[in-house]
Amino acid sequence: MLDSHFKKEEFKKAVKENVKMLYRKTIDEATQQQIFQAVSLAVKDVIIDNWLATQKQYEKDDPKIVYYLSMEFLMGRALGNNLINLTAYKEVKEALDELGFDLNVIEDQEPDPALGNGGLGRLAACFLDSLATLGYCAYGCGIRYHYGLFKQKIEDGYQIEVPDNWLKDGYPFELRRPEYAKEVKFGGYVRVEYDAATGRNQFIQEGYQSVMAIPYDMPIVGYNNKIVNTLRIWDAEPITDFRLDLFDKGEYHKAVEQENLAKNIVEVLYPNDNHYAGKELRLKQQYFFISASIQEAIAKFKKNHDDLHDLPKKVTFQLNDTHPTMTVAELMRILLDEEGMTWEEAWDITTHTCAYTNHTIMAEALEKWPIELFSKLLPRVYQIIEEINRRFILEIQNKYPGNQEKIRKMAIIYDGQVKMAHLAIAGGYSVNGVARLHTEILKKQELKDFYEMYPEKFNNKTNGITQRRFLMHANPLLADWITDHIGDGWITDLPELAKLKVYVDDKKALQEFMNIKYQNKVRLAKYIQEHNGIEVNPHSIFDVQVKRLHEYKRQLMNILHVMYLYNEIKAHPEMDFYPRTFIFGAKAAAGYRRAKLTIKLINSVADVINNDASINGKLKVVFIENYRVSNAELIFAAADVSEQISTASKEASGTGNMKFMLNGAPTLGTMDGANVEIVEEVGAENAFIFGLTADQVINYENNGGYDPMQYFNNDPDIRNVLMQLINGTYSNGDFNMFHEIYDSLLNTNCSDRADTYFILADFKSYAEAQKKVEAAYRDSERWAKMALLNTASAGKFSSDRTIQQYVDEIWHLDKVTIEE
Ligand code: TH1
Repeated sequence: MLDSHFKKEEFKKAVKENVKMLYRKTIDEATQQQIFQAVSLAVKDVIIDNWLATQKQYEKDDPKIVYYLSMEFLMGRALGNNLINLTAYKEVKEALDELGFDLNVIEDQEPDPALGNGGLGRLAACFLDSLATLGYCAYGCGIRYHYGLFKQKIEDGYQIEVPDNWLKDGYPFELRRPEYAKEVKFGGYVRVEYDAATGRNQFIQEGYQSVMAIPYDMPIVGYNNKIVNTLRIWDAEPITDFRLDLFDKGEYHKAVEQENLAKNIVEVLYPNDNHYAGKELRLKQQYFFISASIQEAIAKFKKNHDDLHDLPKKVTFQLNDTHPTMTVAELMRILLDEEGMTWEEAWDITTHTCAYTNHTIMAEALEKWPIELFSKLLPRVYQIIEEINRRFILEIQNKYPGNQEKIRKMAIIYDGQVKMAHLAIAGGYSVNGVARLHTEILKKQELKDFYEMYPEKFNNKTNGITQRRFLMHANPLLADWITDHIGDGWITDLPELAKLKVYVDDKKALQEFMNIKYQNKVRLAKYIQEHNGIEVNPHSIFDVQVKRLHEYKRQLMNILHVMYLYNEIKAHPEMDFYPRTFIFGAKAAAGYRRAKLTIKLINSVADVINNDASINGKLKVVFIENYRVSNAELIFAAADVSEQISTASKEASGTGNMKFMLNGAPTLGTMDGANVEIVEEVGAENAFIFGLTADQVINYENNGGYDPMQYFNNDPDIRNVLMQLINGTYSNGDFNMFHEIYDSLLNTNCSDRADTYFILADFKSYAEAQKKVEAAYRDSERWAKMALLNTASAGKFSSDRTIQQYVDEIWHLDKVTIEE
């Protein structure tokens, strides 16, 4: 409880003092941004005491540590979340009211730290919240990008990317820790020197460039337990004394290069989700933060332990996808070159310390680095990977004598490339997928050979989300209503939501539940009016698809279906049609042309439909600009229908699906990713499932695809919609604008298969499912029950459950409590 730390009057005084100290202003002269800074500093002050206490407790208990290594942490705003976890939200709201400020407005002053793209980065953020709340010693390790994911502007229907300068006003929740700086070396060459004393070769990197990695710590506040863990993100700075040295030698050029290296490395997050671009700078980023993090972890371990052989008992490095896989080689390098271990000792430690999570089977996301690039940038690390590969191939040959095929498929280095997933699997003790279906596909298809060789390494950890942010903070009306009915146990034990099931036949409760949904829809309608200038009817069905824009997620199928509905309404004006608002939110990677064109199509369709007075506002289409964590919270709370319509087998898990469910929106989706488990929890009668199954899709793919032309030829509804892509209906008569999308569905003009993501194959069953949605919504009592049952059945999808499974089955951490 914060009560002991938090006194309202003291807090008000602190805010006033901070405004004075920071800005030489009185509180009524300060801007909202300045108030935000002053409030945050006062909150940080409370947090720091707990942070210190947590550190002390960890030193005393010496628990096992998990380092969650990730290129992305999509944290979202910290102020509101910290107040919630300090159980001080309501008190601070009151204190600010008394000072004449609105906490919501102050919260809106905080930049959204967007050091991540989408689900993978947001999962990392949810995991940190759960780790602190459950009392486990965990560090997040990542990069302090100076620019996070771009801000999206829509101009003339097109996405424009604007730099996200999130640090420009200073970020109050970070702490610079220069005393923990680490040097990271790039390039040069390796000199081998025989050491007569040990009888072993020494490997010395020379002629390299280096940068200093400077850590910045952010507090991760556990819920109501005084635990504060750390997210440590590394910034890069040039090594100044060394630079002077170079100037002396007249190596001006090299000195400037080194300065630029530091500046470039942490400049910006790569904006690709589920896609690998193979850029050298990205490889530099990976080694930069991994080398710094592993050096620091080893230094910390050595402070209180004298035998590095015990490392696996005290440390796990969890690799968030293959992006941090460098860990395997860097740990080997430190153990071999700096600690003087033998290969066998070092390998035994490494393979009992590293663990890998796979988040996708999309081929274009698999990281493969050309050995040219790799060996030049990281000569010593590359040598080590070569040796790992040599020994791994021997192991394969031992197990499958004479089987060249196995080596071709499984080698870490092959065809001039370093395959990071293979390194992660060979170099660790655990490989996990992120939903049951996904893990099964890994075992049976993508990683079949590895599963055969190491079945004991494979396991599933179905993703989860934190209810503290996505219910308590995002939907305070519903959170309070739930607590009034079943108590507040759900905040740290989400399965308690099942107690709500007794209200499924209680008319009053159902009405209250739907009334809260309505109020949240009004709140979102206001946001849409302010940000889009579009008026939406809060009595219409809010049908929502928010997530990154990617072809496999099939936003295109959604908008094609909207075009089809519009045709229907125009053709049958008398038709009874329940008013519907289709809401989209999505960023497309800056270089992903077809995804950006899909955004333009959605906006163009919106323009035509929203301005057609003849349909009486029955249909509205809204594209919410700059979808991100902060407006996601408003959107989930207001959704009636959750669109989870990826091509089966392609979405490893999804986590947005869980956030909708928690907020009482039934899923309209395919049997993909975690949708399968959502349906299992809530019952098929409380979801709308359609489309090909993963097995069917994989079957088609293994047998040369399918023919979308048959749908075009035989189905006039589909044909009409597709023709409208090339007859100017949504492009002011421009036949060309959307031709690429048309081609992608029908032609093999393009290099890939026609309709790679089975949109036409699934279209009719999608339209059927949408009809069922409408019918169900018309029966308002039935709908209310469905909505309530979705919330009541969401217990499994807490990241608290996910983390407890990681702890029990992979990490084996010790639980810590803070002693008074
Ligand atoms: C996502 C998956 O697409 C999604 O299904 C899953 O729920 C989420 O990870 C969390 O597990 C991924 N995001 C990325 C981003 C990059 C590369 C691969 C993936 S997979 C950059």
